[in-house]
Amino acid sequence: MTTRRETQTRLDQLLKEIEHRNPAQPEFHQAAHEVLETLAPVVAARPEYAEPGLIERLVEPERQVMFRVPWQDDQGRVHVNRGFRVEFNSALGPYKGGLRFHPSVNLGVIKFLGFEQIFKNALTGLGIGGGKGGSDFDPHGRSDAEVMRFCQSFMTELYRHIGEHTDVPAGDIGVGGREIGYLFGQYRRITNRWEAGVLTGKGQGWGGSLIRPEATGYGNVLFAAAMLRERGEDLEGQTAVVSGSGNVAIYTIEKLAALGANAVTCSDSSGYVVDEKGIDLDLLKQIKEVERGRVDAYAERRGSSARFVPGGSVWDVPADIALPSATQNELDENDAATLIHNGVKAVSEGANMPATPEAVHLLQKAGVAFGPGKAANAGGVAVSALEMAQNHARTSWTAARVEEELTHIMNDIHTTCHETAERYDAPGDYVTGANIAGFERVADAMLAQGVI
Ligand code: NDP
Ligand code: 2IT
Repeated sequence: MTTRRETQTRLDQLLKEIEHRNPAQPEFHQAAHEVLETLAPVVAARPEYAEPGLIERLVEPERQVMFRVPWQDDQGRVHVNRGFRVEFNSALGPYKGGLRFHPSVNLGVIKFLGFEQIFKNALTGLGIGGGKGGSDFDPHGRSDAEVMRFCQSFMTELYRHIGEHTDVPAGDIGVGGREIGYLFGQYRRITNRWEAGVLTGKGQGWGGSLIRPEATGYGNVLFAAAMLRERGEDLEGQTAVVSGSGNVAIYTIEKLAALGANAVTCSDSSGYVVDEKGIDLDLLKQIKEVERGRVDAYAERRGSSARFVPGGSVWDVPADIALPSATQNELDENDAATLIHNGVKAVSEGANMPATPEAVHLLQKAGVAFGPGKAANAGGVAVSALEMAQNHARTSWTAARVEEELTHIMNDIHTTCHETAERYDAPGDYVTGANIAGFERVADAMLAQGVI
């Protein structure tokens, strides 16, 4: 029987090898550290998990695709972007995960997202493997026609790697309903197949699921509510700080309001808005979803209750709960210290890896309930899996039914993480609970399916 300490030494050695074999991929290193630093208790307790090669296989993607994406802007100038799809692990089902279009995208970013997705998808219990993709294309300021041409060029290569039983992409930063429409159209044209289950996040009239746009934000609020309930509290009357103003942020703010809490902020890469009366969601949706504008326009149009703070940190705004919903590493140690100083009770990650490792450590040490993204934001991919189920059955469910399923799934994930943490002597540590519970499901399937 190996001890936890011996196991951790072996995992630390593996982490060094990961850094060496994957140079210049700091986000992937960070995600691998965050998981492997919590697995020693389960690997030490269950000898089958110490089998040579199991964790080594888990940290190596099954397949990584990189390709050229040439496209022409409205002036006829040619641009060349880079496309990615990392098919990380398919032990539990077809690769599943979003596409991100953002100038910061590179292979390391896509690998971190794909790695996280393996465990997140396992936690949903819905039979989906882990993958992620995207491009360094920047959709900001591009016309619809330019975005369409880009999506068509991107799909002209991607189509050969995906399929309803193979790999099922969806949205992420910079990829919403508009982009999924263009991508689906090109896939259908090239393949001459009406294969609804090849992409999720589709429009309502052509195979999309009700509540998919809302699912990540709604799910994160449900997860935060479950963490508070565990401590004998609820969301009613709580003030919340939310970062971002995209898909996840908007539906986080909406669900908070529905459960009696009040979100007083939103942000984008230009700065943040604080609104004493609470964010007016109709105005925010109009500016972000219809006009594709910036958050300073919100403050201009809202009147005296709101102000725009250029740059700065949204985490300076005092609140009971914090829901980071923009991007990775947006909440650092200083931000965590400010949140703690202001009496925050819970932090729940709508974005993927928004809190730095130092921030997570500080929050947990201070006794703040911390929901890691791979558990807290799993509602989006869970409803994607429900969209696949509806597509397969050629049916569509009511919004009420999808939302009921989402609520069950989020409560289930919360219970699983909570109980797993207790089982491995880390009560209240949702990071350890999520990592170990996700790992057990994937590792069991990998062991059963042999060395592949
Ligand atoms: P959107 O593109 O709809 O919105 C992203 C928001 O975050 C925008 O307000 C954007 O501002 C801001 N943002 C993005 N990058 C940066 C940056 N580098 N610095 C500051 N602000 C930034 O994306 P989503 O809402 O879909 O995604 C947000 C997060 O949630 C991501 O981490 C994503 O991986 C995660 N997520 C998304 C899911 C989904 O279903 N969509 C599911 C689970 C997790 P700006 O416009 O100025 O760039
Ligand atoms: O990070 C994520 O879970 C997503 N972007 C959603 C993935 C999906 O397949 O719905």
